[in-house]
Amino acid sequence: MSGTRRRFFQDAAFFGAGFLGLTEALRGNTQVSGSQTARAIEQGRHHSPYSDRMKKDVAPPGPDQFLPMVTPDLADLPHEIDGGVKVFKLVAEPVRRTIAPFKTIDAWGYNGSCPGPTIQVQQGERVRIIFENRLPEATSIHWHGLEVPIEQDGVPWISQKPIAPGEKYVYEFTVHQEGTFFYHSHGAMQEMMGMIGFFVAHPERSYKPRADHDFGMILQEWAVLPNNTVPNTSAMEYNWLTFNGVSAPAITPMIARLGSRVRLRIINMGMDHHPIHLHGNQFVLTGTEGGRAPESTWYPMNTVLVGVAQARVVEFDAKYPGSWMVHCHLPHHMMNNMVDLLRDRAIETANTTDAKALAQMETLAKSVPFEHVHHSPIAANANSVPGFPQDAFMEMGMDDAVEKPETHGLPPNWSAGMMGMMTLIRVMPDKEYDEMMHRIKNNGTPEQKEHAHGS
Ligand SMILES: [Cu+2]
Repeated sequence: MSGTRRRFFQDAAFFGAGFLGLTEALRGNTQVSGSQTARAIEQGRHHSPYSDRMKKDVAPPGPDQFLPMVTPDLADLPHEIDGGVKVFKLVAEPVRRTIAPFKTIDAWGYNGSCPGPTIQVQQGERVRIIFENRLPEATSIHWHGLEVPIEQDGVPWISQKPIAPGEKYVYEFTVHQEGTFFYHSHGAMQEMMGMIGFFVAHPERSYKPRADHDFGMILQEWAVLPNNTVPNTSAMEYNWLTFNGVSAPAITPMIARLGSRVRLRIINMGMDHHPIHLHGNQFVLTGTEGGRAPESTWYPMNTVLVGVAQARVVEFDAKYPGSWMVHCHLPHHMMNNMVDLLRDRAIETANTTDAKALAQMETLAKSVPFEHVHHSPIAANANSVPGFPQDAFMEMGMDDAVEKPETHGLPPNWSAGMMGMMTLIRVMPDKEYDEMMHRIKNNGTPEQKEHAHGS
């Protein structure tokens, strides 16, 4: 995972430097700088909700500025404008992806990223995707959920000839829909090598109510045996579970301001369905892979089943401060390495005495960058209790190994119980939120206070 790229992306996304600026430019206005846009967003928040944007609605008619979606741990695909067409360059290629501090896999993806970088457009825009195949075999791109002409549909032999290694192919279409879509290879095994990315079409007119934060998560599962790096794409069970191509606790937490409205878009391109659960809050399902759902269909829930090939969009008002878990609730997706194909290696090697377990963890700590932390206590008679151990020796703290601005201030050993498809939405009061944004923008450096108190 490239920290620099991630931070660049988050700067662009949180402060709107890239997309809002370009949207302005498209309309022939003067280009808005990142900091100006950031101020506009902040002012919009602090007055009445979106007062600045509402004023823009009253003025000359035209599409609303959209709030860019943030895809933690993934970048956006940049674009250029050519005669009113949004032009993207997408390259299919092998990608090495570090999915956990001690696990790097050889996957396939796009533009050096797996899953691929996020494409964001606005409803009504014409897009051109100049696609290049740098894989060792033929491929094509399918625009999942988009109503495009048949020749743009990306199905080998049916709608186009397969794109041979080294070849380019140009897709071009007008996006008349709004919603959460994906792009992916139409080869089943290539999909399981990671060849998928977000394609988000923001609505011409903002959704109501408007969201202050928009986050995206891609759900994937991988079967990678120990000492192997290539996923087994024909496996039926999986030992690595990822959000946006990383496994907990390496997944970057989402940061939201207390009192804001949060949108979470989740897409699934794997073999399993994933019930995604949010702690401490209720949300409503506001959209599917088919676009926005009418408000009359919304009802409270806190777990949304995201089936294969589906998109689910949920929204909630962030009323409660705290670091709230978002995770798949399938028990085996709340961990890694715990599948039958690994049974002799992962489960049955757990030592059931403190001394042996700690020695084992120390050995592990020497080879990978974990802090050596004591696991949760066990009872003196633990070994006489049928069923023991279950979770007793699963905890592996790695706070330092996965440290980033977004993890700042989490309690010590926070990472010990986080595995698989699991992350946090950290809802922060104004002061804390502003400090965090500063920290993210400045690469982890805290804000310098003019009259700092000694501590
Ligand atoms: Cu799951």
